[in-house]
Amino acid sequence: MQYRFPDHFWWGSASSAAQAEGASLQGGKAATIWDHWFALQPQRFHQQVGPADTSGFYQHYRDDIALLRQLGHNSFRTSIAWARLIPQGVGEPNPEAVQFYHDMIDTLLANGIEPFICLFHFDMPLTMQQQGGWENREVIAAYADYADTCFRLFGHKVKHWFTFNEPIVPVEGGYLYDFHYPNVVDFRRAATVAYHTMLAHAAAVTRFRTRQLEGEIGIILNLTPSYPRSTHSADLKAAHLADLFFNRSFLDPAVLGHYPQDLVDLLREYGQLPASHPGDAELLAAGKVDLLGINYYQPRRVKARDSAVNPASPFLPEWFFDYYEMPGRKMNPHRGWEIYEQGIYDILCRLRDEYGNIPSYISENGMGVEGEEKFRAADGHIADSYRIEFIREHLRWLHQGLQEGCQCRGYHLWTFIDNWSWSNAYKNRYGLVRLERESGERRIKQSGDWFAQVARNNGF
Ligand code: BGP
Repeated sequence: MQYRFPDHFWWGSASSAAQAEGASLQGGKAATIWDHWFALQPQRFHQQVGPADTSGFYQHYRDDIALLRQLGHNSFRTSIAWARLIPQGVGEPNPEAVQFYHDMIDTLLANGIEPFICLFHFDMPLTMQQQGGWENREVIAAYADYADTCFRLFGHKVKHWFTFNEPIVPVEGGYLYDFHYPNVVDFRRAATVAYHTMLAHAAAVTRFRTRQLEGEIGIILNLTPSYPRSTHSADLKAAHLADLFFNRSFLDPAVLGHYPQDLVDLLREYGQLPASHPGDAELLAAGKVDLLGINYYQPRRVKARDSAVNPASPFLPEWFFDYYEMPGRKMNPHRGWEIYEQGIYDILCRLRDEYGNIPSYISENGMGVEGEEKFRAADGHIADSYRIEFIREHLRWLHQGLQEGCQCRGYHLWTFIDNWSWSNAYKNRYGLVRLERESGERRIKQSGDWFAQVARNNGF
C-alpha cells in the first residue's frame, strides 16, 4: 500500500442537523432563521426548496447510521440543533430532543462510530435572532448555557465536541454579502457578530473544562489559503490582508487565544472595531482549543487592487485586494470552484509552523456536482470517478503533510448522503450516497464503495 495512514486515523464524513434532520417544526423543535427566511423569501432558495426538505435523518437515522458503517466510517460529525434541544433558546431542554440525540449517539456508538458533535452549524434559533442574534451580547450567555446543557446530557458519551462550524460564514452571509438571514450589509455589525461569536465559543470552552469531562473540544474553521498573484510587495500585502480577514480573524483567537494586532489596528483605523468589555481578553485566552477542524474546499487567489476604493462604498475586506483568476487553474467543472489539492498540505504545514502544530483533522472536504444524475450508470448507481480522484488527490497531500510532521488525525468528507444545502438546496450533490428525492431511496455511489475500502484498509 503506497499511502498508509496512522493507526486510529479518523475516517468518516460530516453533516449538520439543519441539512439532514428535517422535521424542522416537529418533535418540539422551534423555527430557526432558515425556516423564517424561507417563509419570507422562498425565491432566494434554489428551486424554492426549503429547510423542511431534507434526507430525513430525524426519522431515518438508524438506517443512515447502518449505511455509515457500510461506508467504513469509524467517526461521523453532525450537529445538535439548538432550536430542537432548547426551542426558545433558553430554558429547559425538550424531552423529545434529548431522547432523539441520545438515541442517535447510542446508535453511532453501537456501530463502532465515534460521534463528533458540533453545537452550532448556521442554525440560529429564531427567538435568539429576534433578540439581535450574535449582535446582542446576551446571546453569548444563552449559547454557553445551551452548550453546557449538551455537555451535561451527552458529555459522558461524546468525546469530540466543536463549538461552531465555520463561524465566519454567518458573518459573511448575514452581515456582509447577503446570502444568509438577516441579509444586512454592514461591516461594523459583521465585526460585532464575529467578535461575539468568538466570545461565545470561549465561554462554551470554559464551561466544558469546568465539567472536567473526558474528551476534547475544538472549533471548525473553513480555512482558505491566500495565494498572491506574484511576489510583488503590493500583491503580497493583498494576500496578507485577505488572510487576516478570512483566516486569522478566527484562527488566531481560537488557537492562540487573542486577535492579530494588525487586524485590530486596521479595524480601529477605519472605525470598524467592535465594542469590547473588561474581561473579554481573559475569556478569549481561556478559549484556546484542544483540536482544530479544518474545512477545506478551495483557495483564495488575490492581487493588489487595480483601482482605488470609492470611499463612499460600504467598507468591505475587498477594499484591500482584488480576486485573481490564476491562468491554468484546475476547476471543478460541475460547481465552479477551483480544485487545488496542495492547499490541504499548505494549511497543515502552516499550523505546524505558526500555530504550535495544534492537533487537527480535515472536518470537511468535498466535491459538489450539479446535475449529477447524468453520471448514472446502466445499473442505476452514480459512477462518480471524478469524486474518487478528488478525494484521493487531497489524501495524497494530507499524507505528505503527515510525513513531514503535521498532526492531522483524520479526514471527513462532505458528506455521506446528498443533502439540502442552505440557499443552494439540492443544486450541488456531495454525497457518497445518492438520495433519490422523490422516493427517499439511498444508493451508494462508486465513490462510496471506494471510500469504504480506503477507510477499512487505512490507506490506498
Ligand atoms: C460548507 C458548510 C456545509 C456545506 C458545504 C457545501 O461551507 O459547512 O454546511 O453547505 O459548505 O456548500 P454548498 O452546498 O453551498 O456547495
